[in-house]
Amino acid sequence: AEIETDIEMAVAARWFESHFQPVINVQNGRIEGFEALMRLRHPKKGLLSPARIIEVAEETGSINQIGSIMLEESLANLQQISALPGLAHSYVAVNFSPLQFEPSLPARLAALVARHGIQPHRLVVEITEAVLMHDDPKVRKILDEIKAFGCRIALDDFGTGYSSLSYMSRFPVDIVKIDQSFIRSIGGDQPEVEQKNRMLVEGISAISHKMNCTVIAEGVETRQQHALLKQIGVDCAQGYLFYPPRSLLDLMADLQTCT
Ligand code: G
Ligand code: G
Ligand code: MN
Ligand code: NA
Repeated sequence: AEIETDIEMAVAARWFESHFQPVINVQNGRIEGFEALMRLRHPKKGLLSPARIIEVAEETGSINQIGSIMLEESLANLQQISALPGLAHSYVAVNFSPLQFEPSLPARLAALVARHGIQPHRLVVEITEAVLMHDDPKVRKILDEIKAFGCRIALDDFGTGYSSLSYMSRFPVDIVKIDQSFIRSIGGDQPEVEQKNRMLVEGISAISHKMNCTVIAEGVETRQQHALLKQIGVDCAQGYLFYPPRSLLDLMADLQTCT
């Protein structure tokens, strides 16, 4: 199919870019890190978003090559971002597909951060329940090894799909990312839904803190949502209210003028 051809060409020609969305400390407003989000810069079709590309790449297996390119780009770009004032210790969080969880992954990540001269805790491995749901001892061993050399693990889209509280006890999770669907209803036109989701955010946040995890709220679009998250005690947030995902150059220009 057409998209498969596009992906093949994109892998060969390295049309993939890492875009970055800042993660903000809710209490003091500072940037703590960045989520890396893949984009395919097609010479004829322009900038393509990842959802469908990743789905197809998982079917064909090219997700492994795309994942390697994204890691390389994200770490190289983090070095540049680090040169900006106040961002010397910022982290990059990279999304991983289940297929990338091969036994060789921890050693490859260790070599990669070493080669880029980046301290391991500045690389966050972002996974969804799709990685964990098989309770595969193999996945657990890989995550334990990644953790052992110092990278951090974030559980993405938490609270949706098949995400389970037991993942917090069975896997070495450092960061819980509350799915944007819970945040979106705050200030929406359904007060009952809002009320319930607000309590879920409070509950998820309390449980996560008890498990010694940092909490990030996703998809924050309004000041009202920000104020509520601050009140609840959520640690960090990302969303269009602060910054949309941006290319390295746009982000650097943005951060240079506002710091
Ligand atoms: O940026 P956007 O909202 O379009 O991203 C859509 C989805 O694609 C998100 O669920 C995100 O987690 C996923 N995604 C973005 N970049 C990557 C990547 O590099 N690898 C994987 N596996 N998923 C990604
Ligand atoms: O699944 P994951 O959380 O990795 O994907 C994050 C997705 O959410 C990306 O596609 C990103 O572009 C998108 N996103 C980031 N901030 C906002 C926001 O404030 N509102 C909405 N609707 N989407 C957002
Ligand atoms: Mn993510
Ligand atoms: Na998410």
